[in-house]
Amino acid sequence: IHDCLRGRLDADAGTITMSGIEKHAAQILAAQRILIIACGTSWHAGLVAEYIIEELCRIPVEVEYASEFRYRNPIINKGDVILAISQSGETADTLVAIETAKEKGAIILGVVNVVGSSIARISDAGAYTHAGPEIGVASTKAFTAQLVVLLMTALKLAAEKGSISRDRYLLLCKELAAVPEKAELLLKADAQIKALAEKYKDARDFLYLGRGYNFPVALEGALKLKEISYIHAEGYPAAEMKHGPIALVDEELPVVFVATKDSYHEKVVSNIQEIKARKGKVIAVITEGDTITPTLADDIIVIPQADEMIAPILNVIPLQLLAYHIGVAKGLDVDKPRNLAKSVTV
Ligand code: F1P
Repeated sequence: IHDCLRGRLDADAGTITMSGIEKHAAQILAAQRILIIACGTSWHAGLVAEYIIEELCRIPVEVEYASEFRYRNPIINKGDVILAISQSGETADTLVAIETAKEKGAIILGVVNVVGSSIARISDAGAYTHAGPEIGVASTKAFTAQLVVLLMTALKLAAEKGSISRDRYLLLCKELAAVPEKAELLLKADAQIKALAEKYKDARDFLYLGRGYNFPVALEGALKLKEISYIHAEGYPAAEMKHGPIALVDEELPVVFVATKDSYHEKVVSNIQEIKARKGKVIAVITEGDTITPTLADDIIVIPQADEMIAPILNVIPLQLLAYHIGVAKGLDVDKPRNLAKSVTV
């Protein structure tokens, strides 16, 4: 990872390279703000990136739905940096949004999966995610690959700016390199998640909650469930729960907490207690070794220990599996959900 960030790896097809980001690093670091534009799952990856870039690079970041951005009259100044995220590289909303921004003098960075796609071609620089073809319509491995590339981008920029300590930088590189092994371990929980799917497949609604880096993971967990199983699901920041969604909680409602150990953990534990006090069913995604959360939750999914900036990459995997198994248990075609298209080009 460190070699890759230092541009010491060849730009062979299939290798993630940061050379495009490196070339534009000075312009990016001089920008007043970075505006991230994307749709759907890619927008959720953008939200994680917002938190990470602001933390590591101390540059203001905004995240906007391309489908809104393209139809309003947004303020874009010459030199603004727009980061477009897209699996297909063909999503019309994202493409039109960046075309407009480019005309106004913005620098366009692309984080795209499909090599040579329209968004990749219009971008001034960027990095491919090289996740391989997404067979199903719902984006899954593209999301985890986006999180990896966006974290690498933040690390690259933070190292250039000097806004990250060497120890933190090296630790995050080491933790990124350990992701594949931890992901393999998680995939071994497949049978357990299948059993959870059987238990909860008839629920009418689901609520997904998380804080900080795990708030977008909660949104993504809910989106996957909606897309693949047609169960109504809402993702929410756990701290917002008391401002409305808590009214939905009763003994029928499964609430999925993305509750791995991080700076917000204690707060998340009290949110779990609030749900339990209202008889909701809690499924908690927790860090290995956590002894408190299992005493509160109805069901747990255990994630290997990881830094809080790495955890979202791992935490989303069991949520993708849960959506998949619920869809299969309901007899649905999980690769081709109704009404969805692989790339939305209109
Ligand atoms: C964006 C997206 C996907 C979603 C579905 C429709 O696509 O919303 O996240 O799973 O396929 O399109 P993209 O711009 O990331 O290709």
